[in-house]
Amino acid sequence: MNFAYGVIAIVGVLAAIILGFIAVAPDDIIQPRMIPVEEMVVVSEPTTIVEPEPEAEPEPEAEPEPEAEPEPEAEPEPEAETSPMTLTISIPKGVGVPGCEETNECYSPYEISVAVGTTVTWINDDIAAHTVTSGNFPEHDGLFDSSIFMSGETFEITFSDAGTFDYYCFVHPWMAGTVNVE
Ligand SMILES: [Cu+2]
Repeated sequence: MNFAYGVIAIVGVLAAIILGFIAVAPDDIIQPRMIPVEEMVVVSEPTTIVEPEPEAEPEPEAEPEPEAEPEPEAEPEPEAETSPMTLTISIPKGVGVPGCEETNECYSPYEISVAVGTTVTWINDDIAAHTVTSGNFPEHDGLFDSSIFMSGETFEITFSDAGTFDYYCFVHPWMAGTVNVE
């Protein structure tokens, strides 16, 4: 019988201790039980992954209308050229001896047409000296005369009046040419 009393006594002591704890700090005992429950509730809730609604695709920005290509600026029309304002005539090699007149090659070109205001330059490409003398041999009309100019030298005239200007070389009378100014 002592054993039974002993057990009862122990149980009673334990019960008293437990009741004492509860009395002293009931929350310490109650809360630990409630927290797991809440946690379980939380855990057991199916996790619904809220899929973010697909963002409405942004409307493609209206492509900027290609800017109208600027019309290429009209290139300035080249001023009407009736003829180059400068022109060179060569006195070819070998014209110091007769023969070039047969093919009109004593001045090259031997005849030209230019606009008023054109500057004509003769260059002596021969080894001999020559002239550009206005008129028709042997009549020098006095309009212009280069006088003798040497190999490699030049002589130029700006024709400011219209007309037909014949010229020759007074050293070599067979040499003749014409400038038509229009
Ligand atoms: Cu000559």
